[in-house]
Amino acid sequence: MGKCIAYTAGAITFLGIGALVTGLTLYIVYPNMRGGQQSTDEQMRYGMCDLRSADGLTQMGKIHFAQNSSESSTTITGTVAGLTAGAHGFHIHELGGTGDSCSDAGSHYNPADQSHGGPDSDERHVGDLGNIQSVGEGDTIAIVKIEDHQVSLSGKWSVMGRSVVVHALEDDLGASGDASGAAGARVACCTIYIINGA
Ligand SMILES: *[C@@H]1O[C@H](CO)[C@@H](O)[C@H](O)[C@H]1NC(C)=O
Ligand SMILES: [Cu+2]
Ligand SMILES: [Zn+2]
Repeated sequence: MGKCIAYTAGAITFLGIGALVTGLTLYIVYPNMRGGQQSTDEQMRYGMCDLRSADGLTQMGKIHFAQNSSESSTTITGTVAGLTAGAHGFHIHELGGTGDSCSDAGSHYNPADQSHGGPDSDERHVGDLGNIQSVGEGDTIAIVKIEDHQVSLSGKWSVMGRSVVVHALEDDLGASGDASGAAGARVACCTIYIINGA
């Protein structure tokens, strides 16, 4: 009888220690599980991109990125000088490279494997930001002011380290079915990098 109780007590202690060790191990190995569902990241983030002509020789403007939290839309502002007057396709491309006349930037950033579209299309690449309008004669200027819900500065689809590309022609926003909006040559590009403030 006494022996039986001792065995039972021993088994319970053994199981208890086992559960404790398992719990502690999980706690240490999977820190993300501590808070249950991962919460919104409230950190503000800022990015910058210094646009240069495709030959790398001419500065054409600065593009600023700001996002209030990981769930928030991203605001993209800036100016682009020296484009021909009219509409120019404006995209985020997959890679950060600017060499080889902006070819090193790769294709439109498209992590969800969608068709090309415009910023308001149901189906679009994350990088599809439509067109910017260059105005003036001689000293042309295009004002960039975009708020976009797909472009993010954090998370697995972050655009940090990718590139902005401005094209010679107007993006058709998917009308022709062309994978890059029939926007023609790349005339300017830059790599998006993290900065501390706006
Ligand atoms: C981000 O926060 C600023 C300051 O609170 C606010 O003015 C702005 O509207 C916010 N932007 C977005 C896209 O929520
Ligand atoms: Cu492009
Ligand atoms: Zn596209």
